[in-house]
Amino acid sequence: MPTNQILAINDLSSLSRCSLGVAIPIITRLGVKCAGVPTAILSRHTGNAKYFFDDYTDKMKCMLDDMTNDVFSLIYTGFLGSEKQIDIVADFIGNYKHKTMVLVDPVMGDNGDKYDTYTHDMCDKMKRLVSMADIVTPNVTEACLLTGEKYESDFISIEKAEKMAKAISELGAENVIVTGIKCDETISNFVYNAKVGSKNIFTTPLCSVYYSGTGDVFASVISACATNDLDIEEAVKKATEFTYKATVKSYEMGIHPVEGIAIESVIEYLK
Ligand code: PXL
Repeated sequence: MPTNQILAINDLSSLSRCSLGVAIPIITRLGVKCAGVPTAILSRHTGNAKYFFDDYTDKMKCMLDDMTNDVFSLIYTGFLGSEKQIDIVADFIGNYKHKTMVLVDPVMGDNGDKYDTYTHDMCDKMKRLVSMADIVTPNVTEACLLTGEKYESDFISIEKAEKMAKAISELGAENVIVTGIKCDETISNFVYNAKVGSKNIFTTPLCSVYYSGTGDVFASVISACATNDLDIEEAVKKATEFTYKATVKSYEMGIHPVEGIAIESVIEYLK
């Protein structure tokens, strides 16, 4: 049987529980081999007051050049630090000869703010990458940036989530999952499949804390589920439930939100 293998292109934020630091254990736990290509190497993620940051653009290209003949069932992209990095990844996917799925987590911002490293031109490049994806997982901020909708807050109506998901699917992505939609005391993930026109929403109670890297945990579960032939709605259900349980447990353990979800203590919840 061929190996079920995911290529995860994301940063490595050593001390923080995010990006490759959560993708590799989660994907591995779900029975899928995970090859990580770092886009940057940091001591801790950029939400910390100080951190070491080493851009990996040139080395990342050398690594990808060496991987063009390797077989991946899915390519999962996360934090990309520059226009050049987005181009390198888009070119790699565009030239990739084997059949593969592509999941793009368009890591661009949160809570209405673009990340420091994110420029207007990167946003346009990200639209090109999104057009190559089978699955896209924007949060509300990123969905607004991709569609040009005005961001007001994460409290949006299902109608607005659906409108943005459809607009993103028109860029070329078949499955769009708008994450982190808040309503009263709940938080939801909305999933739209453009091929059959299906939609669904998965909701859990809203926790008082939000852990950085939660989007990386969510997208990692979806990536592994997609290669395990799980239907997209089942995958979103599983990722939503896991993210909720993992957040509650991390809170009970007293983990600070900037430190990320305590993956070492919650990974056993994943089967
Ligand atoms: O998704 C969390 C994350 C990942 N990688 C980097 C970050 C952050 C959050 O701030 O800065 C580099």
